Amino acid sequence: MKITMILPGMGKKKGEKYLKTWLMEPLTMAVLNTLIPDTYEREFFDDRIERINYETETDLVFITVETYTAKRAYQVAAEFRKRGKTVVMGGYHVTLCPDEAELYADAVMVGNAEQIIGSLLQDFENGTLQKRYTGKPCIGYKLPDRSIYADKMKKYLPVSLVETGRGCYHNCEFCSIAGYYHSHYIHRDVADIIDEIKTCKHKVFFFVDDSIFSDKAFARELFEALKPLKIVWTTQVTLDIARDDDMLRLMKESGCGMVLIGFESINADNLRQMNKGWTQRLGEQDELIQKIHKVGISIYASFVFGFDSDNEETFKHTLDFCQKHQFFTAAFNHLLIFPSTKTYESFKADGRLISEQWWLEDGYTFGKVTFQPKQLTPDELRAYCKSYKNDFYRFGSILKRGGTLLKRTRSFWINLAFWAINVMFHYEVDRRVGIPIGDNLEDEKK
Ligand code: B12
Ligand code: SF4
Repeated sequence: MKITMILPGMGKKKGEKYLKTWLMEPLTMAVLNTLIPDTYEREFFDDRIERINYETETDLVFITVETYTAKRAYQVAAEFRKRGKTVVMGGYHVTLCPDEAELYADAVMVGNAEQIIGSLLQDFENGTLQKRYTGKPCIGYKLPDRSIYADKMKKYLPVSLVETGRGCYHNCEFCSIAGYYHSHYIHRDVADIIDEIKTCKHKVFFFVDDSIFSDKAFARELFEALKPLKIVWTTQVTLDIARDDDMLRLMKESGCGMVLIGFESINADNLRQMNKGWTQRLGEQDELIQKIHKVGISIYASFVFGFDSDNEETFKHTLDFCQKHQFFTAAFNHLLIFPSTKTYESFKADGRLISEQWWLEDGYTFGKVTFQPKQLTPDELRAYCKSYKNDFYRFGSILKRGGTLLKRTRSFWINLAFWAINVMFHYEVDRRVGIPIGDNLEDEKK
């Protein structure tokens, strides 16, 4: 028996390559690969960097689906099903929209695969494959099997992706993690994580967790165990972590070079609207940022625009805020209304969704605003995101921030990463906008 695994790409502009900053190793595939019993043969196509061989001899096709790749995933599934192959889909979008995904697959998996992949494969072998399998939030593997993409490693960014836990206790209304894990959090054993890190090719790590500090005792144990490994790592955190001086010190000592902080907005009303007000206590934001910088950890600040209190002034103030703190990098994205989130339901109820299934819409491109903001037009929102991002990534701004960074840390890796990432973003800001979601298969055949 053979399984063909597919990571669908989002599409690319004609004649251009897939965005470099999105080319990370596909950890999902390595995790699925380790969960599949040894008796199965397997192969993998990474749609971002190679053509899929639809004529391949295979028994089962596994496709992982995110909202941005759903349209492409459904196109790929149709090609395989036309050739009589059985297609199974799983991942974020399938978990958030199982009824929709079922229309395009022979079976779908909702939630985590660990506890149910065995029964799915058994049913397939017995000829009794069900339409839907539902897994509970869990995490249950020792070592992801990266051999599935060992031949493509050179094409990916030189960063190792490792998962230490899944989910998050918070419930921010716009967030797909909240929609998927419903305030659950689970983590792996520290010993397994350390063993995995020792097998990884690169010494710079991205812990893909959404909330590594959901269990502080676990985080402490992990960071203590990381110290002797002398790696450099980054992850996503919320600003409130800086209230814990001890934790900050431990993070730094264990190799943390940068954290991605979802500030989302500098406006308190917006934060309340998205149920993330808990991140901001009046007056302490600047102090917490300074504490993080002072221990030598850099910040990738992420902002989302389009909430009800946003207007052009918010963009100006956010850019000033970014320049004041000289962030390592910053993201200026418009609000993405992901399905099965509370934000989706409330915008839909208010009649503010321009398209209810934007991810399947013909002609939908990256950067297109799919809802009606309160104080801006959709076009203004899109244009401001692009122009303020451009301002932040101007060479003058990069140079100034690079100088500040050198005063904050002498780490070779962090300074190197700063230049590599900022220069990449400088050139990619304009390239991102207008990327089509889903490829034209006719084009692909030429
Ligand atoms: C690493 C990462 C990236 C990397 C690389 C992405 C990649 N595809 O490899 C980068 C930084 C480039 C990136 C970019 C983007 N990302 Co991203 N990313 C992640 C992150 C942090 C980790 C993914 C991962 O490896 N998880 C670990 C694996 C093991 O978990 P898993 O995929 O859920 O798989 C389990 C199950 O879902 C299931 N399963 C999954 N697939 C399948 C398939 C089958 C057949 C079966 C049976 C089971 C199954 O089994 C697995 C084991 O239980 C996730 C958040 C997260 N914690 O998962 C966001 C996440 C996937 N990204 C997200 C988004 C929005 C984006 C961007 C659009 C952001 C932007 N505005 O630019 C881009 C899109 C780029 C693209 N798709 O090409 C969203 C997707 C939401 C959604 N509704 O789809 C997430 C969930 C983040 C979030 N907080 O909302 N991302
Ligand atoms: S935005 Fe961050 S803190 Fe909020 S639910 Fe999502 S992962 Fe958790």
